[in-house]
Amino acid sequence: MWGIIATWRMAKEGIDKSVPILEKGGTAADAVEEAIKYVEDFPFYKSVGYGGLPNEEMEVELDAAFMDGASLSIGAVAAIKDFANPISIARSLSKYTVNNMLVGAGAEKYARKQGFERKNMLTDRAKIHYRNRVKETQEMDISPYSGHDTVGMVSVDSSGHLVAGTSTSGLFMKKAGRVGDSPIIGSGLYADSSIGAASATGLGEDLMKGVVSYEVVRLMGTGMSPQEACEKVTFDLDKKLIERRGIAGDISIVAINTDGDWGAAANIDTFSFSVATATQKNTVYTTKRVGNKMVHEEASQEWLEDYLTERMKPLEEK
Ligand code: SD4
Repeated sequence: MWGIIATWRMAKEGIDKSVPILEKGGTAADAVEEAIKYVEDFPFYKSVGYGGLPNEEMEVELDAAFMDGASLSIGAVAAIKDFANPISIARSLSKYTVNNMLVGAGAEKYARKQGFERKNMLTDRAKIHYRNRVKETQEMDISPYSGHDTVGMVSVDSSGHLVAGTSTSGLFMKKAGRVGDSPIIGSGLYADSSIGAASATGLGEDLMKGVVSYEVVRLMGTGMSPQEACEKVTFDLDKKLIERRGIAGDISIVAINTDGDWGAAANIDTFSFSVATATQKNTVYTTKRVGNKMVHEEASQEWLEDYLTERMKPLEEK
């Protein structure tokens, strides 16, 4: 039984690319890398790869990670600039026993030596977003942190091998050098082929407080379904953050287990996710919390198209 699930509707076209890999008995590692590369290369997604929104110094700094659930191998890059596919760099780092997580200049040096494609990741469109945001922030004193679209993806292949991957430009207008949850093993992602895998998106600073991806996998290991584990971790952390800090940042999690059962939960109403398995065609759902359960609803064709139109519409300088 194979399956693949990822955060947000934007992963749909990437998953379309990896379904044939999984159908033909290919590996979850290849499926996750291919799908995430597709998202990284698509210029209109604002929080991943090319076209990702810059930090407060108008530089695009990217975070990505890869975890192989069979060997528990990990690889990650953080605050890396000017490389096309951080997920591939992260995956290549997972082949070593040490030096698995590289940041900034060291990550760039490694990527250059290994011959990964260099690319200026700052698009003209992202520059307009940046200039507009600078004006808005000056005029309205609003929080500069918004724009969610990090890709977090987990997959099980027909050999029962589980893999997790993430890629993001992090938070728009973040400080130079700021690193979120996405490249942090256990927070942004975790995979264990004897249990399952999970990945998160949202406010990295809060996701890290709950080490959410590891916690979801751990709970699945006690017998919970992916859906139950995602709900428990999301709702418990939301509650704890509100109790202790008065406010909880955005938390959204997806998970899959060795049987290809999947789950998703969020403490926001705008979360969507994309999922395909051996018995289910690639489907996008929106999801909302109702009481202590998430209710997933299949997104209509119209909703899917509106999402893309909105992201691709011409952008004017304010
Ligand atoms: C971060 N978790 O860097 C990421 C941001 C994110 O959709 O998920 N955006 O904190």
